[in-house]
Amino acid sequence: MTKIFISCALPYANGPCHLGHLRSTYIPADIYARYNRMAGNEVLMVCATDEHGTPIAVKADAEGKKPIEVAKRYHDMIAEDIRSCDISLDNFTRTTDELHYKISQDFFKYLYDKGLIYEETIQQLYCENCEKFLPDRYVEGICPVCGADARGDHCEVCGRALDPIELVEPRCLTCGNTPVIRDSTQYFFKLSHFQEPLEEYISTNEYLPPNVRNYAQNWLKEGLQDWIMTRDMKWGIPVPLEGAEGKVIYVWGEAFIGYISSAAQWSRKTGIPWEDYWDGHVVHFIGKDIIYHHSLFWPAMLLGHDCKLPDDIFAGEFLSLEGRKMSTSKNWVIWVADFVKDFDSDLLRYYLTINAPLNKDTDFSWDEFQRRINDELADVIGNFLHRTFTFTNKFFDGKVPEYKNPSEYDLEFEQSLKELPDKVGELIAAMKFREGLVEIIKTAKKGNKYFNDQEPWKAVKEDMEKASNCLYLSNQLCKAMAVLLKPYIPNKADAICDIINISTENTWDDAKVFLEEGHEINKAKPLFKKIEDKVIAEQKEKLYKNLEDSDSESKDKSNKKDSKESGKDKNNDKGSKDNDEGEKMDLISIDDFAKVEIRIGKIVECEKIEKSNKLLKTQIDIGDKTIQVVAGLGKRYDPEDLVGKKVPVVTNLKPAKLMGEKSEGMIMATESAAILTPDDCEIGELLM
Ligand code: B3M
Ligand code: ZN
Repeated sequence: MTKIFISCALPYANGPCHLGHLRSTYIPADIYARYNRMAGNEVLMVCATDEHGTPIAVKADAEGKKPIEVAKRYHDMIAEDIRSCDISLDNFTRTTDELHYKISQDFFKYLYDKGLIYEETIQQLYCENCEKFLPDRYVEGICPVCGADARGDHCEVCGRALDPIELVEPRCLTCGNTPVIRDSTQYFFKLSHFQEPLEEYISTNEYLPPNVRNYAQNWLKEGLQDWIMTRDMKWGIPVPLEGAEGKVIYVWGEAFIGYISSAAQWSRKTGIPWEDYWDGHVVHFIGKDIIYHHSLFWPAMLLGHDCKLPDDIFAGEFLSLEGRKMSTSKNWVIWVADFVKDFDSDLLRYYLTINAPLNKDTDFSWDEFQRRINDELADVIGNFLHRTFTFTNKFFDGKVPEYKNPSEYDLEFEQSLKELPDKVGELIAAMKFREGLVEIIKTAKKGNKYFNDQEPWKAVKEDMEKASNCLYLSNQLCKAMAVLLKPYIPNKADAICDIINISTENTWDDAKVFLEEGHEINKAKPLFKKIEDKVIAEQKEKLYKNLEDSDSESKDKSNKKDSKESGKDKNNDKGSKDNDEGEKMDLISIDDFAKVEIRIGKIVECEKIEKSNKLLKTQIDIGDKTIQVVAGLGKRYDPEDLVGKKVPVVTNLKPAKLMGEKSEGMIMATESAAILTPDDCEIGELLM
């Protein structure tokens, strides 16, 4: 039995949770935590809202409220978002909690007393109009490294931590004025001092996944710079040193302590020492944009305290939405609270897990969501459960039948059932959450095939032994799934347990224990309803409408650009950019782009796909062959408009099925589904 300390990155209390947060951090952490508890390990899973920092202060200014009021509002929303998705945190606190202040100040003081934090007078940006220093997000400008728009302390595009003074063309976020440079004394953490031990930690830690190791190694190659640990502002944890009045600890200098203060609060409540968990196996679940902070800065702070370092840092990659970057400022986002109003959160947990491995960026698409729920959850898993339960009730009086003289086929199926729990468990333990779920679905598919092949509806009349063996084993698979699905879709798993008439509190190994012959089950209930096209169409409409609304809003805004208010309007957006996971996507290299093969093709046939209001099935002549492409152009074009048109086509996409139709490429079109018409090009010509 191992003790496992699991943390989820602390969400900023400046906006509610959207699907990106769930996908990168909370769902994977929860699957891991639930599995480990069931596997007999002791788990402590903690989180808190990150309530300091300039984004919250800036938002509060814009709303004419106190930062703590803004933070409390979002803390409550986030707590509800997390609860509604059944993220089984053992403790969820706030970085404005008293205990957090105390631990953070002690931590800071300890590093200072050890000489690992030192004072230095530096130049900082100061707005003469607002009469204040402009730390972090109080200033905007251009990233000196990559040229992208950047906010104060961090460039989301190249991932670099910045000193605001390095920004090109800086502007005060509040008033838009160009700031001046003034001297100010700040405190620095000797990050450079830890270069070697960090190199050692990153290269020798067996658990670190490749994305984390690679990012960290790239930064280490550049050589670590000392980190500024303080800010001249009111909102934050006061620097616990004499002569440091008016200064607060930089939010990234204390946010990590949230892991510890949340655990310490839990210890106060339960009387169990959290330190034992930290001495066990520590895993931080984070989004990939904060790998730098977690793989280098935080371990260095811990080294300064002679503390044990985290064993694993698991960084989930980004989620886009309908093929575009998520953007809270453009309202191109799905908020958790909106989602769970319309759907069971288990469907979301399922989709976000099965959709792609976590170390790959992926997309949330309503059509894909519908397809996966309908084809996989409903048709494969739901169908298997339902037919087993109804059949057992109808022909075996609701009792698990006898298992006698199994056939080869029975034995083979039994074997795959018996292997399933270890297979899935090993995958989850190795952080391969999607792969574990795929194994369960594969076995359910096998179950459906077995059921079909055994034809128990016939066998009950002709060969009772065959029918009862089939239903005996089918019930065993239902039971195994009830247990094994729990980390993934806990509500549904409990509902399955209820029908099977077993406890919902199971250990992982309970999945291996067969129901006894004669065990009585309850009446079948539909567990997974199919999602109708109409429901998906409504969701899409809602989403696109949001976008239109925000487009017209931003047009309004640009009209007001010169007015003094413009800086403020921007901060009024629902959720600040800071929550904007989608905007943190990486730039691609020319080599990435070169992987895409684009040819000029001619549409030779085109027809509507029934049941879809936008998909068209096209046959495209690309020179040496004709390929079939399903394209979402139907809202704008009738099929006959397109026949004979030349279009650029991506020709090396992995074939996919859309509404049951094979699609072997992608017609290049604009966001509004307007095609590009390269009349002067030859068919089959390659774009460079
Ligand atoms: N509050 C959120 C983020 O950057 C930030 C995480 C802190 S974890 C210690 O995604
Ligand atoms: Zn100003």
